[in-house]
Amino acid sequence: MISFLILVVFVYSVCASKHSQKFLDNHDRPSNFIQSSIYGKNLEQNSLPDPVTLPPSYQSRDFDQEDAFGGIGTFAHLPFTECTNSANSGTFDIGIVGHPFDLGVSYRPGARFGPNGARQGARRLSSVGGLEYVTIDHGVNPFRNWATVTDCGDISNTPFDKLVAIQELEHGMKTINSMTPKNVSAADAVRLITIGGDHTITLPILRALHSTWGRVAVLHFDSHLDTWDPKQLGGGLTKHSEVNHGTMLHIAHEEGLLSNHSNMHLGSRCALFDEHYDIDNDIRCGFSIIRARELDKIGVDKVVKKVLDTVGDEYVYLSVDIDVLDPAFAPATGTIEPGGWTTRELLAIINGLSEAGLKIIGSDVVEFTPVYDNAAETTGIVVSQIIYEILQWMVKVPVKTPKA
Ligand SMILES: [Mn+2]
Repeated sequence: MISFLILVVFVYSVCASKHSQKFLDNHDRPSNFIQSSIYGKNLEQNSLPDPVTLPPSYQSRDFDQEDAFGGIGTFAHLPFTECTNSANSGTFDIGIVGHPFDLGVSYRPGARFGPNGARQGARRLSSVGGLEYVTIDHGVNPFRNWATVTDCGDISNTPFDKLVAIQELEHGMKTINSMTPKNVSAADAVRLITIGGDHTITLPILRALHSTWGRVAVLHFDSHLDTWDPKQLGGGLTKHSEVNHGTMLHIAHEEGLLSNHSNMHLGSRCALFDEHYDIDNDIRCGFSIIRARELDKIGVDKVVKKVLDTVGDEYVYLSVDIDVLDPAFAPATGTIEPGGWTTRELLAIINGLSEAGLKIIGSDVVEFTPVYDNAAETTGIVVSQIIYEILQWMVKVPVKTPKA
């Protein structure tokens, strides 16, 4: 029985190999097999010139900046400027600055990688495209308007000492902030959008901006309050422990950096340590609250109106903690709170404030921790889109300092 099977296999193999040899020799194949196919017809009628000649416009093409997936990873393929170097004073109006710092977190670490994560998320944005980069919602290309926008890179800071790092960030921001803008007829100070970094960085930023703008109304998009008295959150151990990503607005108030009554939290939905003390302290720090769930009742337009009624014509500093969004839209953050706003709602509110002409003097987008992002880069792309929306606002509303 076994020998019969071997014979069958042998005979089959011989036949099969003879058949394939015949096929390879092409004896049985119709001579017009390719020529009669649709591909053959195309080949005969439209053969490409050889070698292919590139059109003249390619000779001067900037390859680095035109391919969304190529080039060095600056924000939106912007040119890099060493913004702390006084030789570059007068060369830009708006700077994107990274603060790779995460020594102030209470839960998941990793926001020190946020600046470069946001730059990766921003590579589909471009400063050099044509009309296709005028978005349907804005009608202007913020990279090609009156303002020269640049990527200032990151402000380096030590990972070994929180208070020293915070001073380094403040010093870096002060230095950049002292530069003369390029378009002095539109604005008399440069404006900066900072990519965090954990939320602690808002404190050195507000310290650095104070000498230029005075007290500012902070619009604080965040699921948490971040005005916690250090007695409630982290304090009581050392000076280092008092300064963290949940106390920085309390400290900013104590230092006289904030508006007296016009600061607002938007999108709040956090747990409290003490329902009376924390809220009383928050009011004492000059804040009012629009809770995340209020949006469902009053809608985007009334949220915008409440902000306008509260802030008036004060200078506004915008601080966006990415955890204001629901984790469905921004999973990659350190201190997750489910039940947040959608990306569209947040962008619509920011757009409403910019349409109303609120005087924005600076901004940060913080708490993006790329290691928790997904393969689709959901959070990184959202962070870059929020920065793009803020950039639209700054371009739409040029602001003069109190000295002007
Ligand atoms: Mn925060």
